[in-house]
Amino acid sequence: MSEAFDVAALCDAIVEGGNAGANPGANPGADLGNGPTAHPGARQRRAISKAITLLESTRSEHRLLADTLLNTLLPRAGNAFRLGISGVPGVGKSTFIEALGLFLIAQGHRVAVLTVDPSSSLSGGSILGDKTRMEMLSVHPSAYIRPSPSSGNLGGVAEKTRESMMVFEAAGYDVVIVETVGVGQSETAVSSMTDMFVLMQLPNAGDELQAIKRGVMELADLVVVNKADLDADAATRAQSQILSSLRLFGMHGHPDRAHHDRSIWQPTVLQLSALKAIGMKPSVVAAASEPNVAGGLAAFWTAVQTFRDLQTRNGQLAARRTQQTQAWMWERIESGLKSRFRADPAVQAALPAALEAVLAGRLAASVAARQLLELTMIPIKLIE
Ligand SMILES: Nc1nc2c(ncn2[C@@H]2O[C@H](COP(=O)(O)OP(=O)(O)OP(=O)(O)O)[C@@H](O)[C@H]2O)c(=O)[nH]1
Ligand SMILES: [Mg+2]
Repeated sequence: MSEAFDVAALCDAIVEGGNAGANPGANPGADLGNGPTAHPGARQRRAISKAITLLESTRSEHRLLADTLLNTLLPRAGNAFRLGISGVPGVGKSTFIEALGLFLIAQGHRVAVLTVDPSSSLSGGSILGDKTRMEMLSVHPSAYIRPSPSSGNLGGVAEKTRESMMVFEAAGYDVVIVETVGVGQSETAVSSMTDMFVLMQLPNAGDELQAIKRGVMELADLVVVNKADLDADAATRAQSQILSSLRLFGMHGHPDRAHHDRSIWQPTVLQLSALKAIGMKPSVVAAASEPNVAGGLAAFWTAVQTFRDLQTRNGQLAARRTQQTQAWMWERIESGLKSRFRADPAVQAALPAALEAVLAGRLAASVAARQLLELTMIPIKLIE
């Protein structure tokens, strides 16, 4: 039997919780991990969870309700700072998010953590988003950790993540962190839904740079060398090597990323120990100077704030969001057209013969494509 969704009530519970000051972490002096069990946000949490279940449902009648939900929440969304975090498996992303999340909550923020892990649809289990690795954050009333949607290709997973992000923003979460593993295209997907993209690296760069894919490096607004506690010298070496390669990429790379070169934003590489920073009080972090422990976390958040302020003032942030929104819409249109095309009975009937003719060399691939497209509901006008 299908679950019943009262969209209006859901939206009320989501938005009310966000507006009613139901922010148990709003006290900057609050003790970490010490939230009351029956906190005022419990109703909101249930509504968020239900809203996300609705968004992730594949039933067509749910999609209509989900669209209503999104449209209702839209005017309330968009107010969070969206931080993307990527890095190879085991680099310490979850540990870092735990440390950062607790640090931010202690300063009155509300933190949502989402993960993008397209591999989970293959393996049936998420390699990311393991809540047990964010033990304190996952039970904190000011945090909400949402694992990756477990079905769909990368585009589908990314779409659900973006939609969930809107729910959290409408609910008043002001920092949204999206974690993704650095193996493939998911970095691009996450950088295209966040305001700032952070790449985490290990300190064992050695003499040669570790496998840093240039394309991914160009996406990074900030690089963090984690596990600096293991080998401080190696971390410092990695930091300077990565910084020089960032500068190189910035100067000779992508025109789109050219703002890296200007005074607007400098390539920044930090080192820290996520493990050691967990649970440190903000006052301790702020006073810490050694870069490889808590001082690194303080430097990180300062860099994020500097980036946000600069990019807000110079309009880059707004431009980035505009561009992301447009790209998102087009990506969804293209993906929708493709599935409609494949599902079209006329196409399905004609496809095998067309493919056979192409492979046998009797028909040019472009001609076959055009003929198949002509079979679909949208008439294709030949261009010139
Ligand atoms: N020494 C040290 N160990 C760390 C640090 N950060 C994380 N670790 C350890 O590294 C291991 C992996 O950390 P995770 O936070 O799970 O790494 P991850 O990048 O989220 O991993 P995946 O989600 O599997 O991609 C754990 O055993 C952590 O305790 C650090 O700063 N120093
Ligand atoms: Mg992880």
